[in-house]
Amino acid sequence: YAQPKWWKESVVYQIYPSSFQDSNGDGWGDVKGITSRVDYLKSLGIDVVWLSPIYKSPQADMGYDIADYKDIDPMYGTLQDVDELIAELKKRDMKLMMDLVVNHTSNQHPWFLESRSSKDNPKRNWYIWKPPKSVSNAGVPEPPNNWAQILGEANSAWTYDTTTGEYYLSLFTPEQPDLNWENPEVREAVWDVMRFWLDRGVAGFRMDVINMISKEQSYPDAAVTLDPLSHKYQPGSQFFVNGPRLHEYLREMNQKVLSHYETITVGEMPGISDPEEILRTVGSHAGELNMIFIFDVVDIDKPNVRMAMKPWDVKELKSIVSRWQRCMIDRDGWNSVFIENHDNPRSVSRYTDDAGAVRDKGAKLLALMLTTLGGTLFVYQGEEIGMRNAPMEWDVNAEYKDIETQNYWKKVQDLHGDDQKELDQAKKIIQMKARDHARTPMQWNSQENAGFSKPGVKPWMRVMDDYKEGINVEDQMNADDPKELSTWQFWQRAIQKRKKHADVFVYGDYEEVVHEDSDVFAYLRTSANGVERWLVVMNFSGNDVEWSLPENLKLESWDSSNYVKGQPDKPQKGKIPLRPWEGLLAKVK
Ligand code: TEU
Repeated sequence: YAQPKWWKESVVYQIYPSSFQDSNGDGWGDVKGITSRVDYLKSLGIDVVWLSPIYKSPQADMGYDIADYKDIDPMYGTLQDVDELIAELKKRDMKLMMDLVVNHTSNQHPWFLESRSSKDNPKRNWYIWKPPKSVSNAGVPEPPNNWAQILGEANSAWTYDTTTGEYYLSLFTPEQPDLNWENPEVREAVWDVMRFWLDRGVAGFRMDVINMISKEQSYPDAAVTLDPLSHKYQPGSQFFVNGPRLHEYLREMNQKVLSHYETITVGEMPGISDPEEILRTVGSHAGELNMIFIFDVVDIDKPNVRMAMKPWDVKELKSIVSRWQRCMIDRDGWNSVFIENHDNPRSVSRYTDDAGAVRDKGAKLLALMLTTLGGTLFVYQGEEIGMRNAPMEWDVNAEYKDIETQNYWKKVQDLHGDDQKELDQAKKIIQMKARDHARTPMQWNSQENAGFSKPGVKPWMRVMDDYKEGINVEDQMNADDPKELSTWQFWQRAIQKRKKHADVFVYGDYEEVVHEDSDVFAYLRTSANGVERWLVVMNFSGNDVEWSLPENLKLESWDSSNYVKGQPDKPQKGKIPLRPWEGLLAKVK
């Protein structure tokens, strides 16, 4: 069993700073706003706060394009504001985690401005420059290879720069040129940035697409896997996801920086699901990072392109969860447990039913699952009150702000502008999949602007209307329904229970029960000494179902559920009736 560590038991809360709390009435969230909510986070049971990027940035990709790693964007505040936030967290025995975005910088970063200025600039080799592959008869330079841009799949991953007549690699958008990690000076510059923040009192980092920092140096063309008629450029991920020198770089980072501090580290690693490869990073003796984000759950409905849908079922969800739970126990690695972040739609809309009377049942069901799985738990802002995806009526042009959504919408209009069916289909995909759904302002109370901004201010992004219907913090914290807990109260209690029984829920053994059932997900969690044993039973369907409790399981008691406040009234053996999206927790003898 895994050795106990503070960062394993911590509950991490992700804040999307622009949408959390506006303290100065400009319609954007800010650091002072976050500081004003520290007590709130404490009361929910949060130990570590992770901020999506607040550094100086032109905001082409909402701060994931950084122009100065050692300063804060004025729209979020100042370095002093961050110091104050760290101090206020510390007073409450909490910690701050920053987003480290070092696969790429902004195209406005002084390093890049220098790099692009001439071929013999000392920083030229800090980025990835290549001559055109060829120049057409019409004089059009062709990119060095056929890789597609990640946040705009219709475009090349390379951007032409007329100053020197060369292309630079920009995997995400042209505003985000990739750093050249082959260059030791670049790595030293990154270590320096990390030390700057760790010395300021930051406890660690979430590392943005850290598995893309090493590229296959021959930059080969990607195989044609998408229809070439509609896709001039192809996904090149096999040549930069967990590339040849990744582990060398991460070990260097660990030796030169992380090992000198007491840190919490989580690597964002999309596109990788091979356990052997993942354990090279998160194995207890790997000497790289504490944990990574594995995307199998949040990508369950993703086919080979991003803005698209793929059908999935509950059995698949069960398999994915069980596979990673078991893998980390058997192989002494460490999981992160999450189902939402700023790049994904809202979980209650996605995995349960966000309509009408059952929506809070679904939100609580997911809370039950997340708080009883092994690993470090991550909660995304608004998840604790069951915030939902924006409705179909929202206008894509005016109300969706994300560069990925806008690139996709533009592509669809270019290709099918006169075909209403295609446009409707695209709108449906946007309503299901856009990153914007996670980015609407936090809903604090039932006043105008939901308490995110003062009444009268126009927030940078539209506030969801459902804050008036109980999806807000104040109503849910103060709810006193004699029969059931609000979503927020359920989360709070579930986090308390997780911490009280950390040897079971954080560190314990995991065993799936009745895998064949296509609606009900059930598992046992057992403490290392075998003394404590809990059963989780969850109906992942909108129907009334019956679930047969295996005969070898003797229950001590049904402990709690997402339907009633006290102990659920359920049979102790035989067939257990479950209502739509009902979740149960039981103590096992
Ligand atoms: O995201 C990387 C990324 O591509 C994710 O969208 C990932 O593929 C997806 O979540 C898997 O489901 C990171 C940031 O989180 C994102 O906001 C940035 O736009 C991107 O890097 C570039 O910095």
